[in-house]
Amino acid sequence: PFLENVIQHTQFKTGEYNTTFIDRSPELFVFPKRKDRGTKMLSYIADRTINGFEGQGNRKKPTLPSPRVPHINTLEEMPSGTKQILDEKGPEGLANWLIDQQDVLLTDTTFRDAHQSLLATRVRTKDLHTIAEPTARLLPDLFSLEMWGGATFDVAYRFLNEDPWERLLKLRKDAPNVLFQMLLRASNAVGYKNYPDNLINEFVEKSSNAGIDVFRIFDSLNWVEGMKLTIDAVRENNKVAEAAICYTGDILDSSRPKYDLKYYQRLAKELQDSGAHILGIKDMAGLLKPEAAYQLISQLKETIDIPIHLHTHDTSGNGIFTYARAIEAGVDVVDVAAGSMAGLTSQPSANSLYYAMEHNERKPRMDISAYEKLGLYWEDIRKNYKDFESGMMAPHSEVYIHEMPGGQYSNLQQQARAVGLASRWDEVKRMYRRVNDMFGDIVKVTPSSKVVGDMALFMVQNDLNEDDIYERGDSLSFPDSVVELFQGYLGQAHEGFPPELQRIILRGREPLQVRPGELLDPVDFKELQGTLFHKLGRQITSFDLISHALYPKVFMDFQKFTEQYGDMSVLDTPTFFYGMRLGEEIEVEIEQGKTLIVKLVSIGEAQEDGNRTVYFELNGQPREVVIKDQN
Ligand code: 3PY
Ligand code: ZN
Repeated sequence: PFLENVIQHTQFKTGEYNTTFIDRSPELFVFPKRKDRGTKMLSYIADRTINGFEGQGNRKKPTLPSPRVPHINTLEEMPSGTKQILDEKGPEGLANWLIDQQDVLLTDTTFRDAHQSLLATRVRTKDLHTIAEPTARLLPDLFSLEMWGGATFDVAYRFLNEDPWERLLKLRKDAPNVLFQMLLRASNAVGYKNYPDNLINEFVEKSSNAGIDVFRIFDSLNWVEGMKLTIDAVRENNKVAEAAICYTGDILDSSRPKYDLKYYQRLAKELQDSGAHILGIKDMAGLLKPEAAYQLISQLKETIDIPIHLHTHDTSGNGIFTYARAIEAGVDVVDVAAGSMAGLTSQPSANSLYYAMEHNERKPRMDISAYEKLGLYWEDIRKNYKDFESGMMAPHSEVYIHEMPGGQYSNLQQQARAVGLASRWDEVKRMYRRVNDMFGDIVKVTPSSKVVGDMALFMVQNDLNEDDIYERGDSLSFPDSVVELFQGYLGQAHEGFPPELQRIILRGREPLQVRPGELLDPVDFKELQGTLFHKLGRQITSFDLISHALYPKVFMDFQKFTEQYGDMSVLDTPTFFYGMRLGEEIEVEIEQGKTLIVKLVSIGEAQEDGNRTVYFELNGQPREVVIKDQN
């Protein structure tokens, strides 16, 4: 029960008391015990030790050697890079510089898309921070490091219990020389739905201030109207607007004319006219085959004047071949990942591309031995995340059939597992394609890809086929995301949605005719600041405001977590996921210069109520915490 101590008691506050009141009210001197930082951390470790990591169950903590971090001399001056070119010449100047380069340039995605696509986005800031400065020193010739945005924003809060803004600020200090690039879903920001215009503007401004230089902006239906506001916002902040076309279908497949070469040429022109500094081609599923890449890039080079940046996924195993042909056709930048984090649903390997292009006149400028050193680190670190691997072992040409984005593959698989469909994964993949065709063959990329995934899971879970949807649609309760897509809340699909299905799904509701942002009320940041200050009782930053506006529940859950356990981003990754082994001793630097030594001594028997006492030593002193055994 809530006890009204001296500080809170209404009678005490109003001054209506005498000493007998004090004598009769012992609760006045009961103060809630504030747990100290050490005890909070021990509770977290004990909980992971007994109950495992959320969604993963209790698994044995692996014994791994320390990761191999390349040796660098941090006292040497940081080599300058593209960040300095942007600061000196501005975004147009940078784009002109790019056009003038003879070599193909590289964007390294290891810090974002590579782990989003291979490890369900689970790589923690601590592991990125360790390798960020070595990366900046060893690869100063990169065009950019893609290191933020996409799913990393909400996954950081939701699953890793850490603040994505802190990640950005920290890495920016580590790597001041190479452009920082993020993936921004236009009006969907880093979320799964359209947000009010003022929130998008605020997000772009604050992420620019925090360190993002290049914004790869895309719309999940390739709806240019939905991208213009974001392009303008990036330009206003004097940063680089890389407006991207999402590649789907196959330009060389004449049986599927919806997404032909002309479609892409028209989009490229529209994006250039809308103010893009760079055109991105975002082949999120890895559907761009080598010959199509050659034709697409050659034709786009004839259509527009701005540089072209190609992104693909190596799911089919054809990625290097696609890049080689695109480079021959004059592409300016391509996306790669460090060898041990490349291939399959991730980007093609930087190392492999280097050797593929070795005697070519456009070979990338890079030190291959640097990539090999960085690769050793990633090979070691990756083992800490083995529970999040998709299990895909070999090139997967099936992607040309299901067309699932690389960044979605392992995430949808986790989603399927969570609803008990792990053993029906093949069916889910087949259904994914069927849903695409039912929806009228749409662009599938976050969030439209998530809607297709939600519908596929819904149909498999309820044993529904296409006929059932048409025959019994009126009595089915479709996932909210499906209804919103057909209502136009993610924007307009190329050539519209199939009218019959739209009618069934909307049940009389009218689809939107305008940009969703025009209908959404602006976020009242002043009011939100007051509310959050009241709830959290601390200074509220503009980062907090944006995060709350994007993800109210996820943000508040993260605040609760921090209140309960403290900042757990300080733990090493195996301890964060698995807790500790009996007798194990670890060191945790909770802030610069302040280290705690933690030893797990023993775990008590479970009591009738399921509680166990866990015995530790903290800096040599015995400590115990009580944890509920959920097993
Ligand atoms: C994202 O939006 O997160 C993606 O990676 C889309 O490909
Ligand atoms: Zn991608």
